[in-house]
Amino acid sequence: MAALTAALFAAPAFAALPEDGGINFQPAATRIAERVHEFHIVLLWIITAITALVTVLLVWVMIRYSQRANKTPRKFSHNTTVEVIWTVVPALILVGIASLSFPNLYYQNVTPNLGEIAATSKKLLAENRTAEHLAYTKNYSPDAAEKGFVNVKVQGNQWNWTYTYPDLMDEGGNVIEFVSNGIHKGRPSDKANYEASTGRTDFDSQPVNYAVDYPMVVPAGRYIRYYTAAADVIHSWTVPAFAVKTDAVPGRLNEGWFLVDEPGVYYGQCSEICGIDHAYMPIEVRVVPQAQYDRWAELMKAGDFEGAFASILTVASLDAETQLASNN
Ligand SMILES: [Cu+2]
Repeated sequence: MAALTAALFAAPAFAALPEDGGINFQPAATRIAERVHEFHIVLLWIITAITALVTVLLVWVMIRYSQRANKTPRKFSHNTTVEVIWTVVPALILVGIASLSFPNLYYQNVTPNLGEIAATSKKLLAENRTAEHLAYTKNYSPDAAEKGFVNVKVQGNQWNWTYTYPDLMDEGGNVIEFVSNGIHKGRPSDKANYEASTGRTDFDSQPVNYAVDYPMVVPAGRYIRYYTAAADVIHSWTVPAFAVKTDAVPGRLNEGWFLVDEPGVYYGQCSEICGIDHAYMPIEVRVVPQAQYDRWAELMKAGDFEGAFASILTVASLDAETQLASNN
């Protein structure tokens, strides 16, 4: 246990947060985010080329066809060739953009079929199609697919989130469920309230308007399937590092998925204006190694709420998990 504790506490947790003055995306933590970033770079080149071309054309027209250089202007209002070009070329550019965009949208929006992933991977390996298998595993994780989904229901409330784990049931048959409150509410009493309700003394080191009292906890390297719902008004569950943003709408369930390999703390905020405390319902996701997640789940099932969250306040590295496995 001492070795485990030492291993757990030695590892610095990766934290995904916006930085002051930053203009780029937060580092991608999921394949979804990687693909969005790659697409973003392509768009950036296209828009740069278009802007440059339009600027050059503008300057050229201003100089070459100014009144001074062109005393007697020709009088015409149509040029079929030019009109065909400036209709067809932008249309082709848009088709090109769509052909890159739609596969990403589909990848992000359709929860993967894990049985199919495992089967496809086995098939490619059995047929010795190694290169194809490598390309396939860039987008799909057969190892994680074998283990099935971790399911979490995310409910938006005015103004906090409720996380429900339908797979985790205590002895009484109740599913694990808890409310996650932002620790900053823009009030002078925030620190005292936090310390009184959680018994923790780390308020000053927590990122302002991002930290919560009880974060969502999920295992690293697993397919997470989440459902969003809302109790009152529309909220939106958003984690930029995952490139995930799903509206939480009263009366319906929306579905999304993500898979994070790197353990760490990932922050987001409600992204649908939902009332006076909209700015104070942040999202904190602690992605921890499987062993640490299992321990958290056991403590939650046993009803040791504070003990469970104390066990994930420091996120273990994957090395620590390996060490844990070898100790067992
Ligand atoms: Cu909200």
